[in-house]
Amino acid sequence: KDTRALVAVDLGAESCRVSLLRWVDGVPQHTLVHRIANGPVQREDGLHWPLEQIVQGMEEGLRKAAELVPEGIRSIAVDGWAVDYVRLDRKGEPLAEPFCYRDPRNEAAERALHAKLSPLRMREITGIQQMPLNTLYQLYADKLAGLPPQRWLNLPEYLLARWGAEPVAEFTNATHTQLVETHSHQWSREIFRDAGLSIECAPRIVPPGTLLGKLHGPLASLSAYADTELIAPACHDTASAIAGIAAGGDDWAYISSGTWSLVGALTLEAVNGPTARAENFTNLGGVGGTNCFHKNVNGMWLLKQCQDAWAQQGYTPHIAELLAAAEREPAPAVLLDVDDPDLMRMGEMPRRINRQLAARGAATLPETPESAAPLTSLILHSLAARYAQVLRVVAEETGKDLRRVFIVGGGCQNQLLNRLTAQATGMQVCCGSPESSTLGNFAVQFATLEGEASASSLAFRDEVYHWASRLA
Ligand code: LFR
Repeated sequence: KDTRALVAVDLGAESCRVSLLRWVDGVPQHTLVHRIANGPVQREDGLHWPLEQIVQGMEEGLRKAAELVPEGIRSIAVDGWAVDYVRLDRKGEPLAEPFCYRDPRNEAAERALHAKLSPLRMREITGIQQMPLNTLYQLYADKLAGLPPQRWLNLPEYLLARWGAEPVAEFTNATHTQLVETHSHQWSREIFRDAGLSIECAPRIVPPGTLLGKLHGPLASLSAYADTELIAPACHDTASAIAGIAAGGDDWAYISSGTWSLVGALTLEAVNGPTARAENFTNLGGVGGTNCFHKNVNGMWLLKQCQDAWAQQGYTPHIAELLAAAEREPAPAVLLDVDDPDLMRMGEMPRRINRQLAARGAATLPETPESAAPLTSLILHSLAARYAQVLRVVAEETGKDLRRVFIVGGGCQNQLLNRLTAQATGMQVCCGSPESSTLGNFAVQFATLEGEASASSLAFRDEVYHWASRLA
């Protein structure tokens, strides 16, 4: 059997990572090889991602990985946050840095598009949660800005293409564009047409678990990469993180906890009735044709943005210290609405939080590091309460008897939040892997390379589950 190593690249809004999976005495073991910090950067024309920095950083990771493995590298797969994309010229070169989904231009685009196209109709077609960050509104913002139609690729697929893969839109990632039909799993001609967007510029959709060709270019001259497959995993990091959960049975929900908290459950079909609509839940692609029924709840973003604000004032406590201090605080009297659109924006988070508190007639907190503990406590209590609300709807809408909630992703290391979540939900909290996206990425690679099942079948999901259990 082929015992060469696998590489998983995971792009996160806060950090981008390269991990390696090697066979050690017949057991698959994964390690982090390289990590770079990431974050949106404010340029003259808006909020962007530092594309070249990300590419260079990940290529450095690939070179490091090559040095570690005399056995060579069998395959590489890339997952990352969804919705953002690189616009390409005729030769496939990037025309500009991708915009970050938090750029305010999307809100104006959303209003303008809804004046032409009924949100209800779009919901019917796509089953997707209404959010201005969805690719559809970003493409529409490009159009409003007078940019000509150009081919585009979502970020993980762009990295794969840059290393030699066929340019594609991987299905789980494609669904988050709000341009894919729930029924056919294909681009919606109706939405493209009515929004005046070019369907020719959209790449071909492929399921997670598709071989996209061999690695080419400068990296291929390293002997480790002489014969390396490029694979589309679940390119959407959330779908990948869910694929990395090794849970059997049907009594569990998930919280994929990172910059965002994605709170929901895996189903076999889209759940798109009146309540799901009214509560603005989403139906996103999962591996093996499954459906991720969840809601975007704010997440570590709130705390990270506060930490950035405190750092500007010279206060940089260790997270463990901050959480210990927060835990000593009395429970807050008034909770935040964590999903207030203002709290999704970048910068001045303590001020934004105060604005909300003041608007609701609650006592505000000093906007200085002295309120770090009560503010952290307020954020975590508010997140946990929101998780509980959302999970109640998930149980009702899916008809599942939810007893356990698997928390995965970097945020699962926050034990205080885990405890508050257990209290608020009354469910058993099962702490999964902080690297669940990477585990799901590896599991899909194995199912693709070793499995028999066709990628869009439920049997494929079983194979992924088998590998995820081995890696857990
Ligand atoms: C999480 C995530 C969410 C998506 C948001 C924007 O990293 O991918 O699933 O809604 O980022 O892409």
